[in-house]
Amino acid sequence: MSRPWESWDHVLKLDPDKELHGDETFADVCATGTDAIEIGGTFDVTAEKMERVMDACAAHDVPLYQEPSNPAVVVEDEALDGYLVPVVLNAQDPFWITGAHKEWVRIDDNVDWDRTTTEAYVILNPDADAAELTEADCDQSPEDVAAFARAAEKLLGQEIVYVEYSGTYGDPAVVEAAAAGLDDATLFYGGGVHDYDTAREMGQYADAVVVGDLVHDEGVAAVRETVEGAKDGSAASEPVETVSE
Ligand code: 1GP
Repeated sequence: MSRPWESWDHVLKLDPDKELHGDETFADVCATGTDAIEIGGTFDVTAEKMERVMDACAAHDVPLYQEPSNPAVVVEDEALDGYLVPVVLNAQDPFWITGAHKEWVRIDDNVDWDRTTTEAYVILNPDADAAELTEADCDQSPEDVAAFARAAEKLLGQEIVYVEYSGTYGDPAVVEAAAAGLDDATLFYGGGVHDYDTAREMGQYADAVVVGDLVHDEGVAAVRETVEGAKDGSAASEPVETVSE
């Protein structure tokens, strides 16, 4: 499988269970300049809701990936560029490390292996739905996260490592440490990115900044700012100013 994510700076994550902002459309969302759209959420996602969003985005020229949160919501759709399947490295419930994956492969004879890869998550916001669901041990130092990242790449052969603070803005020092732990894998950062500065700050360390709630809560103009910030952060040759929250 090729690794298109190696060239991404920004990913927009759409939650099929949430509405778009105001009267914005999926055409508006697809025109934000994001490098890829991931469709997925933690709770209350159904295959029908996934399909609704996929169909709406399919007409537009943005790479489209499904991020299934459990085997029941995997949707086969030619419009998809692929499947990015979470593996939660710091889950304390092993279902989210290998159990869900085994179930999926057991019940689905037609897994599209050529278009499927995993994202090695380290979940760090204990209040996030995903932390609750997976019983993630979020008490991790920057050194721990760097070690998770390195183990993911070197031992487990992961192509994508995902530092996840969903719902809150994370610690840039942790993202910096994760980046330093990797040689080849692509580093995603997600959580609380809400404007140019936060996107640029995380974008200097993460290969790709993932933006989620913002598109539902504030809309496409705010997302566009984060696209610019992520691209400028990724291009920055000097450390960028720290964002004070
Ligand atoms: C969620 O990492 C993404 O999986 C983005 O987080 O919703 O906080 O932007 P936010």
